[in-house]
Amino acid sequence: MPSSVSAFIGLGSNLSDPPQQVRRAIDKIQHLDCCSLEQCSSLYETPPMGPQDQPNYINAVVKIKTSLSPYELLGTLQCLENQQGRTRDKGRWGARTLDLDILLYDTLVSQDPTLTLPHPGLPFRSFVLYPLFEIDKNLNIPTFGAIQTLLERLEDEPPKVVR
Ligand code: A4P
Ligand code: MG
Repeated sequence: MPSSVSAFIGLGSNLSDPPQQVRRAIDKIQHLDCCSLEQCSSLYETPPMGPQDQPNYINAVVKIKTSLSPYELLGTLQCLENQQGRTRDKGRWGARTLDLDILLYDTLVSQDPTLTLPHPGLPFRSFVLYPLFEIDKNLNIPTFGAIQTLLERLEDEPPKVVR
């Protein structure tokens, strides 16, 4: 792959067999042109952030190498969400079959609402930080700092790993 960069993608699902949705999405990411899968976290079961009248989530993080631009990667991931039956009719932070967020794209920092990098929720979410830490314990997150320090600030219990 010509001139590829590292990116981290957060996966989340809480509808229609969430572990299967997440595993299927990882498999699809692995087979994308212009992307290669470098590392994959465990699957974690996490209580919903936002409206509480929805099922628990399954969350995971993958690290990829990609030659896609950030916006090409976003479009590609949105296609995968749609292929897995993602609808956007359940309001903010509503239940979904699949959510794919770009957590980090190389060291890029962007405040564009269409693609904010690093992902703005990253420093506050245990369902993102724990799987990210599992993949890279020394990760330094542009503008937010060391992942170790972000984890120490969390007040939540560590999420449960799904076996
Ligand atoms: N967008 C901007 N930056 C990014 C980025 N870095 N990666 C834009 C991906 N998309 C980004 O996303 C809305 C818009 O964000 C997109 O059009 C894109 O251009 P969406 O996927 O359509 O909607 P959303 O995911 O509902 O919105 P939002 O506010 O991004 O929600 P989050 O932050 O994804 O949170 N609880 C648990 N336990 N686990 C979860 O995974 N997820 C959510 C959704 C709520 N509660 C959760 C979980
Ligand atoms: Mg999203």
